[in-house]
Amino acid sequence: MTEHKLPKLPYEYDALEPHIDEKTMRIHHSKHHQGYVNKLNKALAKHEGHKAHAKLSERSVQELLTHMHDVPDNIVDDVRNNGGGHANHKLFWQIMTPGGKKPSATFQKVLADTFGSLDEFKKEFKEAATSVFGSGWAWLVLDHEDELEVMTTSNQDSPHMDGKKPILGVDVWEHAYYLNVQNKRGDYVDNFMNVINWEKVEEHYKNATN
Ligand code: MN3
Repeated sequence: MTEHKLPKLPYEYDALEPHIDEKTMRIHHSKHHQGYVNKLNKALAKHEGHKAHAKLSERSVQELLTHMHDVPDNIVDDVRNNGGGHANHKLFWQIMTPGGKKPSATFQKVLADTFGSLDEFKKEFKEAATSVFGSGWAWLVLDHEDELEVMTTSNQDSPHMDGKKPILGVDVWEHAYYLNVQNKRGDYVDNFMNVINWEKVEEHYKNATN
């Protein structure tokens, strides 16, 4: 069995300050994300030794999510919530960087072709993020035709479960912002925009379209 592991952050916990605070990052990564990883491993371990499901524990989290129909009923909720939580946060840490990195001219053009402009994209993305009722995520994904699309998911559901490919996402669970901005989710989304690593987003875009 291959254990899923908490990825190391590509920067220090305080590196996204003042936009995202050190304490939030530390708890979010070392407690919340670690919790999803632990519970995913625990759920998959229940099936270790069952010949029919032997391959399940060899799969990457993305493969698990894109083939949810292969997951047995008695662990399907655990895999959905905790596999989703693991995959979502893995992407989230990667697409942020201290001070942010601007989109290239090429990728700005890609965004403009779909949304009108980078600013129009940001507006649509923020509207989606602030419209999520309760806990969830807002995403920039490639849909089934490899077209860019803004979408939201509830709880820890992953766009991979719908066969869509996330290239940028923002966590709008309260644990992602409450310590810093309390109920002001819109302020948090604005702060998030300042630390987006657009180079990484473009890399995901290229990989997903190849
Ligand atoms: Mn979270």
